[in-house]
Formats: sequence, C-alpha cells, structure tokens
Amino acid sequence: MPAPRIPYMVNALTDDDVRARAEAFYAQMDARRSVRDFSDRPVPRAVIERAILTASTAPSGAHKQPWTFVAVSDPDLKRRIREAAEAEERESYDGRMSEEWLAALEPIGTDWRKPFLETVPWIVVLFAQRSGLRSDGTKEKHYYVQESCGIAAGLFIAAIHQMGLATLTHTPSPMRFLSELLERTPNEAPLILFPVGFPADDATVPDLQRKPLSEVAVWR
Ligand code: IYR
Repeated sequence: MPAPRIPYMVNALTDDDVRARAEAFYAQMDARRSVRDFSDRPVPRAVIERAILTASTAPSGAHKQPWTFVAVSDPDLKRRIREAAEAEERESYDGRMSEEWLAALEPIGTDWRKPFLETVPWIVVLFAQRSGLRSDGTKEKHYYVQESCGIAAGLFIAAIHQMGLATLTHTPSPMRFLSELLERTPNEAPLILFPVGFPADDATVPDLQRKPLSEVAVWR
C-alpha cells in the first residue's frame, strides 16, 4: 500500500540567495580535512546524537535505513578497539598491503599506530545492515545497502565538520573484530569507523590538493 502523501514545501529563494548559499556551503566543506591528531577534550553525547540523526536522514533503498551507528565512549572499550585495530593494521602494513598501496599512502603518512582511538572522546562505528529483522523474527530484504550507508557516512562527516569537530574515515582491515567487540548480529557488517573529537591544538594535516572542477565534472 502506498504511504499517505504530505506536501513538501521549501521556501523559494532568489537566485542570488541560492548562489550565496552554494558559495558558503562549499567554502565550509572545502575547509574539512581528515584528522588523525585529536584532543581528549570531551564532546557531549547530545551532539553525537545529532550527528547520527543527521546521517540517518540519508536517502536509502526502499527507505529501509539499513544502518546502525555504535557510539563508544567507554575508555576500556576504546582501548580494546585500539589494540585490535593496531594488531590488524600492523599485519597489513607489514605484508598484507601491496607495494603500490603502501606507495599511494606515503603522502598521507599513515602507519599501523592508531593512538587516536584512545585519545578521542568518541568512536562511532557505522555498521551496514545486509538485511533487516522484522519484529516477528523473520528476515527483511534491504536494497542498495552500500550506497545507502555511503551516503549516510557522508552526511555524518558533514554534520561533524559543521559542528567544528573533526573525524576520519578509518577502515582497519579486516574489521571483523568490531562485530565481536561491539556485540553486533551477523546481519550487520562493520563499514567505517569514525573517531570523533576536537582536533589537537598542534594537529597538522598533509598539504594535499583537491582536483579542480575540470577534472571531476563533465558538461554536455
Ligand atoms: N587502513 C589503514 C590503511 C589506509 C588505507 C587507505 I585506502 C587510506 O586512505 C588510509 C589508510 C590505516 O588506516 O592506516
């Protein structure tokens, strides 16, 4: 049965206002960088809740909203996540990753050490629900799960940045240890780990350039 329909109204802005908003939002988002040096300054749970709710406004296949965000602030759990992530990362950097991959990462300057996983006030892990669970226990099909979760991740990152906080799309590989440590069900696959906090006062980021419009867009 189709859902009942409701009016959708946005205030029609002038072209100048649209242009001004386009510039302002681009400038704000262009200032975002992935951060690996975090402050231990606490971040209230309420703003993490808002970031998750913002992410959860993402469009999703058949509106199944196939995501679970697990927000971790418990120091002991953060320590165990760091230990498990570093164990996997050490093996990756010491042999599982190809020479080409390691060379591609050189400008970014990463290695197996992930101290930020303990420094940050919050670790938010995005799990993709490959299928859903109805209240009667039967399986519900989910659609375009990767795409839906990818969009939700983008909105989460934008929300965190807009708050003046910083994050990183961290993908320790393989990520199975997160399912165990965070006690998730088999239908949920860990997708991205986001450390969230304020950048450290002395945080630096690599001086990388974004591709110009001419390289990322084609006009016909
Ligand atoms: N997961 C590793 C390696 C890594 C891979 C890519 I692709 C990056 O853009 C950055 C890092 C790590 O987090 O160090």
